[in-house]
Order: sequence, then structure tokens, then C-alpha cells
Amino acid sequence: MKNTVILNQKNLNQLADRIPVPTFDRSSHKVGIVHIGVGGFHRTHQAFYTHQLQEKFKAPEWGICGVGLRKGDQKIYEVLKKQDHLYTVLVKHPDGKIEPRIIGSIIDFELGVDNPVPVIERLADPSTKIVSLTITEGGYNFNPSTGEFDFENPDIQHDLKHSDSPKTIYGFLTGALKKRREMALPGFTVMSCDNIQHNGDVARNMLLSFAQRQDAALAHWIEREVCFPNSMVDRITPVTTQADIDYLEKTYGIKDEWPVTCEPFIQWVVEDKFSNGRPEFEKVGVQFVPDVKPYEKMKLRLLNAGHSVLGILGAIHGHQTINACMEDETFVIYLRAFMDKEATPALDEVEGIDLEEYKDSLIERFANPNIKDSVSRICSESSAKVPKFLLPTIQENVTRGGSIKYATLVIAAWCYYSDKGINKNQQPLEIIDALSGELHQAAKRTETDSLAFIKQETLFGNLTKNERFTELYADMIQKIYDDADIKKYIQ
Ligand code: CS2
Repeated sequence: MKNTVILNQKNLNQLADRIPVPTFDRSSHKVGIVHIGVGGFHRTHQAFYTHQLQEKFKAPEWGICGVGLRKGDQKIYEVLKKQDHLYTVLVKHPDGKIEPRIIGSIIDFELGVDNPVPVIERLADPSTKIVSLTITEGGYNFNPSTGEFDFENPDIQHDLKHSDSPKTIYGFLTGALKKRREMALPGFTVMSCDNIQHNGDVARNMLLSFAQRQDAALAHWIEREVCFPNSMVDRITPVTTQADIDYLEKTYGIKDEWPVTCEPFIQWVVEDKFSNGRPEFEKVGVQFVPDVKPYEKMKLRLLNAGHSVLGILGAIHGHQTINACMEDETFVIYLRAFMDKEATPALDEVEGIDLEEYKDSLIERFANPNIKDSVSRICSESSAKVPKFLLPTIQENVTRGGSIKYATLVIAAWCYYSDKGINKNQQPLEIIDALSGELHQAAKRTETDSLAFIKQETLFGNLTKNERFTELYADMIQKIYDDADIKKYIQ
């Protein structure tokens, strides 16, 4: 048994014979990237790529400063501060092997919750060249059915009135860009890494909508000076469990308060549009392409939508994890049918990618028994995910007369899930959704109006106007409400 060592910079030497640790001189690194939203995914993906680049090729000007803008970011801020921003990534292979590595690319962290000044200063600093975002699908503040910026949001109204004490990402970005403009500094690149189709375009449209209201001249400057590359990001990153923390301590004697786990697969496809330079990420496998749209569409419509199919149906059946769904053949057959008959016909060709192979690889990745990705993570924030991952496939198949039954069952199941909050065995489900109250209210009206749930226009747009969809949906609602044994309907 190895003695337990607390993870921090001073102790790295002691840990070097246990697991790979950063060998580069972190103290000489400068912040070049400010990342907003340091969740597990950022730490296994962008920070992981950046670490590899720094480890193999040196890139001292591209250190990462994390930023948190929500109260909930306090914990990661504190943990990382204590650990000199070091953390462990545990890559979990399907054969049971776990590859640990300490990541050193994050070198600072600012929390903008009570005092916005340090964050704005960091963003406005001449060394900051890229501001990257993982603020989740819901963080962009658009109306999911119209795609328009939501000016009704009270925090947005606050930011428009009080530009010196922002709360939202848009208040912070415009505050910092205003300073840069006044100081005659170049803009930074805003690099969205969220699971939204055309994520860079969305970030651009939203920021410009906000800026135009606040300061038209600044909006004009942003239009000229700030690039917003679109990107497709991919690496399954389950929620860290206590068992992961204990494993690291028991096996390697490393006390890391918040390691992060992920699958071996990693992918990042980005448009090469940067306003103020970028790291040579291509040296570590990032693909720079002129147009990322076909890649992001493929990933959202197959991987993310596939996750929602398994997650929502699996939750009602009583499966706890995605790999448990994949051990259940009925689910695998249903998933593949959804992908082949509904998602694929609505996709364009993706240069250099064989869609059949891509789908096979998704089946393997979802089945990784070591990942244990919880169904509750997948179902969390479904109100932001379903309109992006699943509804466009239904919408397009409605238009082209294609199959919609596989995806429609998922929507009906989502209504049942939001209404009852229990699985078929009457056990309570953990529902995490910013709109859980509204979803519950709408779903509850299903008793008297079978279409009540899909009448939420901000989520479903005008899908209720399509009779083929509404009839199918109403029929599925009837079945699930009569008997929630979901497996009967996915046979
Ligand atoms: C998942 C994603 O949140 C979800 O619903 O589908 O987090 C997924 O694991 C990642 O996009 C994988 O790259």
C-alpha cells in the first residue's frame, strides 16, 4: 500500500513514479485561453488536448484559466485552487483497464459570482486570445423553437441595465470586449464547445443580439474583430463518483478531491477561424476543417440523440446506466432502428466518414461496461437537449414522409417521465432540469388533453400541427399511461 499523497504541485515529484504527471514547467505558462464552464467534459476534452500539446510540443502561452459564473461553480473552484489546478483523468477502457494521468494545462481559476471584476480583467488581458465555452445547451439563452435571443430573462435584463456588474455570459463577454476595444487590443476568439448545431454561429448571434441592445458601436466592432468557429466535440464523460475518488486513493495513494473519468475515444473537429491566433492543436489530433456542420449534425443526431433514446426509455424501464441499457438486447435493437430508419435518412454525407462504421462505433462506446454513465446524467436538462438532438429528426422526417415512430415514442415517454417522476417499478426518478416545473405542469395535463405536453410551443414549435405526428404521439401516450412497461413498445 502506497502512502497517501495530496495532489498539488509540490507533491508532483512524489507522484511521478505512480502515474504520468505533467513534466512541463507550469510556472512558466501564461494564460492564453480562458474557459467558461469547467465541468467534467472540459477537463477530459479541451484541457486534455491542451495538456498533451504542452507535454509533447510545449505551448507555454496557451495555459488555461477556468472561469465559473454560477454559484454551483464554487466547489470546482475551491477544489482546483487547493490542488494548484491539477486533477486526474481516469480513462476507462472496455476491457476494465483504467489509465490514470494528471493534467496540468489549467493554471488558474476565477469565480465571477460575487465580484465580476477579476473575470472581466482576465478576459480583457492582452494575453487572453481565446475564450472557450462549455456552458451547456441551456446556457445560450435562446428560445429553442424560434432560435431568437431571450430578452425576457431577468438576468439578461439586469445585465443590460448594469453593465458593470454582469451575471450572464453575455454581460461578461461584452464588458471585456468593450475594454479591449477601448485599449485598442484585438478581440479574442469565442470558441463554443457545446453540443449545439452551429455552436459558433449560435454564440455569435446571441452575443451580437445582446450587444446591439447594449451598445451598437460595440456590436459592430465585435462583428469585425471576433471569430466564432463552429466545432464538434466528443468524449463521453460520466459524473465522477465517490468510487472513482476512492479507487485513485486506494490504488495509487493519490488524494484528488475531484478526478474525472472518461472513455478512451476523443474527437474534436473545429473550423479554422481564429481572430487572435490558436494553439497548434492539429499536432495532437484535432481536425481543423473549413466546414464543421456535417460533423456536428452527425454527432448530435446519432450520438446525443441515441443517448436520449436510451436514457429516457431506460429511465422508465428502470435501468440505471447506459451500459445496462446496452446489455438489454431490446434496447440495442431499438437504438439501431432509430439510428438507421430515422436519424440516418435525415443526415447529409460526411466526407471521409462511413456512417455505418460510425454507428457501429457508437454501439460499442455506449456498451463500454466500465463507463457506467448514469441515465440521470443523460436525461438531465432534456428540455435543452431534446429540441436540439431529437426534434429536428422528427421535423425532417415529417416533411419528407419518413419514419417517425421510434423518436415519437421517446417524446411520449419523456412526457410520462416528467409527469409521474417514477419508473415502471414505481421507484422515483432523479429529474434534473431547469424547466422541470413547467414540464411537470404541462405533462400533468395529459390526463385531460393527450397532446398537452407537446403543446409547449417553446420546445416543440409547430409540431402539433402535423397530424401524423400527433396521432402517433397520442396513441403512444395512451399505451404508456395504461401500462408503463416500456419494453412492450420497443420490441
Ligand atoms: C450526452 C453528452 O449530455 C448528453 O446527453 O449525450 O454529454 C455526450 O456524452 C457527449 O456529448 C459525448 O461527447
